[in-house]
Amino acid sequence: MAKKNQTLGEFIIENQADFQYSSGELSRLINSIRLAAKVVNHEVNKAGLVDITGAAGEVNIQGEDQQKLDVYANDKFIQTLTNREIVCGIASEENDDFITICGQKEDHNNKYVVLIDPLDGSSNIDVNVSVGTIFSIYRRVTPMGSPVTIDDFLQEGNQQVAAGYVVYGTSTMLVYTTGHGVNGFTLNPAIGTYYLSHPNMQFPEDGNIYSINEGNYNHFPQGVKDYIKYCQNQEDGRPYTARYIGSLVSDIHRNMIKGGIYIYPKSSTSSNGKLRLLYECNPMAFIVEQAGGKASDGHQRIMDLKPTELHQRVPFFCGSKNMVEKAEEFMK
Ligand code: P6P
Repeated sequence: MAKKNQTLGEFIIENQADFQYSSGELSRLINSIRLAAKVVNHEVNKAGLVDITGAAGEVNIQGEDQQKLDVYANDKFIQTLTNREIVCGIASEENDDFITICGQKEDHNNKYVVLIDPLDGSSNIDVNVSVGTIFSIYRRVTPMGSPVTIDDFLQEGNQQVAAGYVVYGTSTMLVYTTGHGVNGFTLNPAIGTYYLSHPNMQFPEDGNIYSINEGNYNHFPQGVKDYIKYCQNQEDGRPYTARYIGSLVSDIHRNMIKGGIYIYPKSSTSSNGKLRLLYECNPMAFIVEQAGGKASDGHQRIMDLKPTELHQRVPFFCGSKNMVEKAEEFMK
């Protein structure tokens, strides 16, 4: 049972049994993410002081300017995950292809693959708005002893063994699930320890916050336009409040605490929306569902979608169960 103010280390040890079939690797994997997040947090928190903000002059596979902190965070998470003999492959938003990790004995005998968005919302860095890290963990599906293949990464979200996010906000939090509920840990930067501050997080079934970039209104499908008008009209306790930070982790974290819905739909300018299935939507969907919320593409459960490519995008409706179901009614 989660006890408030437990440290993350104590929590992992006490809940080791949750990590099915794992002889401690998954615990060590969560621990390595914890460490990398501390290192990245240190840099994020002083981004304005040290010349590491601003574009790194590179453009990533998404065609987005890479911020220097993007590159730094990506390097740190990959380096930390590579050094621990647990992971056999990593896919990152910042890398065109997946990375094969053969292990110290070069025998490809590590059990897990990790998919990661190392610094989501990074365009917010230069304006001092919160950003996040999102990770998703699977057991490999190809035989141990052989190099990972794309099949190890193109698994349905319902196969995830763990998923989580770090939100670098007014405080830094690590929120994750291993399929036994969702727990949030707040970092005390003075001593570098995470404490269990949000045990057993529950997504309110209802809410009055809707999060969508209404600047794209004219390009939305009619159903989305109609749902936005539903949120704004004066009946049944509406209008809702519009809250949109432009940082997926922050928007969903707030909505999970207060109740609300986050939508990034397809549009006439982006036929599958903007968010990536493998390292944004699936991990957030796992967390949201484990907290009692819902996540779909407007029609189908996100975690049942069969991935076809590493960086594929999907429309994303995510949040309070009753709000997502109402929005889906408008999408019929
Ligand atoms: P837009 C950040 O780039 C991101 O991937 C999410 O974190 C965020 O919710 C969304 O894109 C913002 O996109 O098009 O509204 O600026």
